[in-house]
Amino acid sequence: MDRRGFNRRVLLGGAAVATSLSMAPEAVSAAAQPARTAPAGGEVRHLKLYMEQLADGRMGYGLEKGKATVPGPLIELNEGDTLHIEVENTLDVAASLHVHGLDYEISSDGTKQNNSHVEPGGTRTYTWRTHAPGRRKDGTWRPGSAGYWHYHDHVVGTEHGTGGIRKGLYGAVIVRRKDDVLPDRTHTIVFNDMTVNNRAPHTGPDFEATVGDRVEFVVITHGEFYHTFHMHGHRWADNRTGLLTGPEDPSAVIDNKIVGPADSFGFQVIAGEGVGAGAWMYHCHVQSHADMGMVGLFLVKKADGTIPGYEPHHPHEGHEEHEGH
Ligand SMILES: [Cu+2]
Repeated sequence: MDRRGFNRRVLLGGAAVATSLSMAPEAVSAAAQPARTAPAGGEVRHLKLYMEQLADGRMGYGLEKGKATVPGPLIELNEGDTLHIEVENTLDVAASLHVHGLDYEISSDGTKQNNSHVEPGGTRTYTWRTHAPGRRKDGTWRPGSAGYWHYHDHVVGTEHGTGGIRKGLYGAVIVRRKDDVLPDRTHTIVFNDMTVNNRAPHTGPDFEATVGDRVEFVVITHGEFYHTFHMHGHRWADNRTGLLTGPEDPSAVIDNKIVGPADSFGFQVIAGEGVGAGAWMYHCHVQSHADMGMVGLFLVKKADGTIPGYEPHHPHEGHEEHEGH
């Protein structure tokens, strides 16, 4: 081709890229507006949770009788809040609620050792407290409660809740600091043994968003193995919120993180920012684990609801095409 034709092709290519990527109008919805932020805490709140057997043999926590899920409900607090959780055990075995990261007295430990479990048919109220950071009287700095945490059973199967966790008795807790950026929605991803959220291999879970949405993920690991959490096309800061606080924030920006049992972290992304709509995979990046099905999709739609290149009825073919990234 002549030089003129070559230049035209380059220009057209550039224009096409700009249209389908970050300059598309739908690509800036959440990021174009001032972010909503968390208020100061200090509230006293109440919640009822049920521990239940699911029809397929899993166990879960739920907000309503008969509606338990795996993972259990996302629990969100602001630093300074207190939460009283009345837990009803509809299982035929003793079970409990044990939380990471928050303040609780030993009577809310959720262990048999401390007699803070719930017998079958019984109820018990667990109290979680949170606090803002501040200086101790000795001059040292006391960290606040803010973070991506989680709760789980500590009783079923063994005194460590190995059986309960294995069957799905776990969920995410987020404690936010005043002025933390709030997402449009939050999803919980739990690498539990060789499953994602106790699902069958290669069946997700998949999460939908529209380009420009501010989406938060809480990633938790349980079970016997170490994993690496990877998401295609999106990155986050390796710090408390997953967001950089400014140009001087020294936090590493990553798209892959090593996780082990009982680890938890979280982050927010602007869906499709700079890359556009698509069926973006997330998966464990231990190759054999990915091959065995520790894979799901972050389905980022265009404003018109379509996802380029995505065939929803053939998810496994889509996985094969993207294998190895
Ligand atoms: Cu893995």
